Amino acid sequence: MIKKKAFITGIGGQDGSYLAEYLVGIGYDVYGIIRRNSTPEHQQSRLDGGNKDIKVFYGDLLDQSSLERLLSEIMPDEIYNLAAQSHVRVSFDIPQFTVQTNAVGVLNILDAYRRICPNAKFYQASSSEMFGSSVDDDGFQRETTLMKPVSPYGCSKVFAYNIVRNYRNSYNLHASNGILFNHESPRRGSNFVTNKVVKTAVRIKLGLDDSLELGNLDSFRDWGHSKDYVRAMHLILQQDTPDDWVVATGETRSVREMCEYVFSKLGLDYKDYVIQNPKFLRPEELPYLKGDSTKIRSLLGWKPEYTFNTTMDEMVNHWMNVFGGTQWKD
Ligand code: F7E
Repeated sequence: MIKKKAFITGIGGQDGSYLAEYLVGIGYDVYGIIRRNSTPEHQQSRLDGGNKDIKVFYGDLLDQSSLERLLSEIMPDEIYNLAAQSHVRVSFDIPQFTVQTNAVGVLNILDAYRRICPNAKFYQASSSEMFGSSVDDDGFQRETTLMKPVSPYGCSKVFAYNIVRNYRNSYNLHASNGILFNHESPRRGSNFVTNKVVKTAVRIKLGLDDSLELGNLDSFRDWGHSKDYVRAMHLILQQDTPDDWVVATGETRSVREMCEYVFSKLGLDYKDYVIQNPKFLRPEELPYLKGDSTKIRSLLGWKPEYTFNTTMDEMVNHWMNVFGGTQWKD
């Protein structure tokens, strides 16, 4: 049987690496690009380097020639565009790079796809950050919620979302947006709040650190698990018609509540260790996210397997193992 071919940008990231493993597990040949940087040993650390079904190349959304060459050589059946400058606070430090990569970069790959392999299916990693300060009256964000982004990152993702819809309608392409709310795992970069909190709380528990500096404790997020969300990405591309889909748990918690859960899991009180440092505040904050994913649940049958607690517990155990503690038991 001929194997399906998937092309993943951002394959070295949290979602890219889980998606690659998931697709290999269901019989795909997986190809992906990573950007060159000066510490190669970190770039592929999330990927199983020995897996012959995962082939990784250097490439960049801002290097049109690499995109065109690879798409012509591979002729993928499915393209997952997960590459981005994905850190919201950092997008205020490097707004132009963020917009180049997350907006113009998407246009680059979309246009290469249109010209080279228009029969492929295309997934765009859209984000709940696009909603910004906008919430429906019932306290949820959904596919129809107005987008009022509050960061260079959010603005760049709104452009990408719209250009995907525009290309879909103009050129009859199977191009879809997954509007994913926050999703975490032990592979999350430790400068995102969940993994920062879990990693430091474990270090405090083991006597390796004595405090945790955070920014805003009073914003609310809808946190799921990356492994559940990469299944949704694949499901979205198995449909006959392209569309836009919210992927979320439907539960929201504040950063403070997340700290409370993680520290108490370790037998600690977060109030004894957490210090606020204005360095980690954002010039404009997105205060509240809670996603309504009824559409993907009812039409495609997607539902998450992890809960907030099992996601955080897995992360606690991961860092306990890394820093030489024992597995954490209730
Ligand atoms: O912040 C607050 C911060 O950086 C969550 C990305 O995957 O999800 C992610 O974006 C909240 C914010 O994620 C610290 O102010 C407090 O309110 O973990 P985060 P994010 O900004 O929500 C969306 C859906 C994406 O698409 C993005 O790519 O936590 N917070 N203190 C902090 N955040 C960080 N990073 N560090 C702190 O010290």
